[in-house]
Amino acid sequence: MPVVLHGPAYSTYARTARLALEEKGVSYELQEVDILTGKGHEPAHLARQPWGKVPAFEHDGFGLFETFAITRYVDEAFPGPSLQPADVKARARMTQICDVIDSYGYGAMVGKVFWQEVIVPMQGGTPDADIVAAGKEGAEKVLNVIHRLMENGAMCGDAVSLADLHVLPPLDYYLMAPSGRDAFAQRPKLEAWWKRMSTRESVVKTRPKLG
Ligand SMILES: N[C@@H](CCC(=O)N[C@@H](CS)C(=O)NCC(=O)O)C(=O)O
Repeated sequence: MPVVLHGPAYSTYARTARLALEEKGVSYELQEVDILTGKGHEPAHLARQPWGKVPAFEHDGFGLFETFAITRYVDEAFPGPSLQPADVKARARMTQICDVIDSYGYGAMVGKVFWQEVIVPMQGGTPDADIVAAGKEGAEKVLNVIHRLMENGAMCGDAVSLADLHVLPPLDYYLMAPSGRDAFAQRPKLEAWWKRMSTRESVVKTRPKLG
């Protein structure tokens, strides 16, 4: 049975799962579930993801939700370059960075700043300055922490890992927002990392088309 990922191409979490699939060279079908039109809360999707969120994943009749569980499964179930460092401390750092971005990064960068400054104007509205300010404060703290944790220009270890794949999609959206455009100021390791990562085939292939 083919691998199926349920989620729209514009979702950052779905993009992280797709990046893992692309990096492993796994062929998969992307089934669009448009959460903006309520498709996430239809019974078919709730059966896959009880909270109506994306992505949801299937492989050989095995269903999985929660992006970090999906990316680890993809890394471990398929051949290809390992996306988790063998060294136990580097692997713990990878998990820490994924959890930081999930717990504190996504909501601030995407839910607040990107949404207010990019999506709201696209829909004809005016950004809420208080939400933007709170989001920017949260996002900058996350970027400071990640920048401090990065070693030798990599998120962790020597090769691309799940940490890179979890950080990149929300950061990509943050950079599109006016408040996120100076994200690399005084963060040279992050800037060098972005320059390398943003031209990678998996990253280019999964870049969302907005508007
Ligand atoms: N903990 C979930 C979070 C997924 C998530 O928040 N996805 C967003 C899209 S990027 C979503 O589905 N939002 C719609 C909603 O919250 O109803 C995971 O790791 O997969």
